[in-house]
Amino acid sequence: MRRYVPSCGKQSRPWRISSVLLVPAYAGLNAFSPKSHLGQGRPGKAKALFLSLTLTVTSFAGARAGAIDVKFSVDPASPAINGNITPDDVLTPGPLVYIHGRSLGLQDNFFGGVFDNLTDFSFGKDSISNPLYFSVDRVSVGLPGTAVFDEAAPGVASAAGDVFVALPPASSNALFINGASLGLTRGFFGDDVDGLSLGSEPTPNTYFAIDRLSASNDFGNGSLASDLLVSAGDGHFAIYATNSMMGLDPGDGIDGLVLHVANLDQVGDPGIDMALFSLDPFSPDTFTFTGLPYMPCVPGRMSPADVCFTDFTGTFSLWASAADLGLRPDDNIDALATIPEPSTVLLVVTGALVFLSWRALSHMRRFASRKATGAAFAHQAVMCRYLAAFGETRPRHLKQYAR
Ligand SMILES: [Ca+2]
Ligand SMILES: [Ca+2]
Ligand SMILES: [Ca+2]
Repeated sequence: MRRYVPSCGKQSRPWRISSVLLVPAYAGLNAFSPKSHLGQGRPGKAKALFLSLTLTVTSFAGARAGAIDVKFSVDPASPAINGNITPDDVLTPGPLVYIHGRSLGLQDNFFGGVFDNLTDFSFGKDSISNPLYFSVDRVSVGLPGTAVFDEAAPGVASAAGDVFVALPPASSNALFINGASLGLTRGFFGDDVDGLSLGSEPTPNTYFAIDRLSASNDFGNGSLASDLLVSAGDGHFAIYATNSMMGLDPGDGIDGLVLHVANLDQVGDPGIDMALFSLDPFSPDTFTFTGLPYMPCVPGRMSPADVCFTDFTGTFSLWASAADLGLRPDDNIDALATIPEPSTVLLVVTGALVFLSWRALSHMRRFASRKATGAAFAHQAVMCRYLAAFGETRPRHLKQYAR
């Protein structure tokens, strides 16, 4: 199987260690954040700085730990579509066809106008946890200071083909995979990644959603876009979970999916299976459709960039708001993924890091109380402690803070 290594530039060995450790370290920092300037309300600069480092390092984790299988799909307006590659296919970098949509029971007469668009997919083994990996649509902007904002800027206009990573609720995101690394075209007329899965493969089921204008959804007149579908790759699909099991409106369109299927079968088990999902901007459950005031993951008021949780018991709830991911409410996440379940080793490391994070935080608080220069310096001290501990003292984007 072809494996993909995200291109993150030359990195020295210490990144390998720190990359595995700092994500749980951030989680630990959150968990133990006391009533200090770090823990209050909106993420402070110190926390944002920590997040920035953590996200960058997360990217290095993928690079140095070697191997993340990236599977994706593109939208019907993408130049990668050539008749062999169609919007219903699951692709690997190249791009190459990994699963033909036909084998999932989907239609692919693209140039004849009778085709389906796979909007997102999963192999049912995703971890329901952060960080979240995602792509955005062609008109998303991102919050200033985030990677999405930079990649969506006029003249770059390439965010739609990229994959980003975020650790909610820190209100930021980092570039995880540049679309060019997948063999995709950048720029205003470039490709749009609209489906994503990381580190997983069919066994044999593929779980997926199709967009509202798909031929199999009666070109917009059906309700299949709000259901989750499943296929064993035998040329047929079935409904894995209905819209009502997720608390969705039949007119909604699911465009982002992370899925954990306990027994990897073809029937959604309420209260056992779990999913994270996003909706498209034309869904009756979104404020972009209803015009109602925005409220994260509230039916009729949610954002197409919100990530909501369901366990298929007929409702959904907030997992991460648009702002939690460094996005605007009128942005749209169009592909969503997590890394499969962490190993036991990583869990042990996580426990250790929660302790380390707590210690680091204590040091930082003492430092901050002594220094009139305040929080920024205090956080720098913690950064340096972490970096020194893991053998790297000056990552590129922190140079401005280094003495
Ligand atoms: Ca697609
Ligand atoms: Ca995209
Ligand atoms: Ca969406």
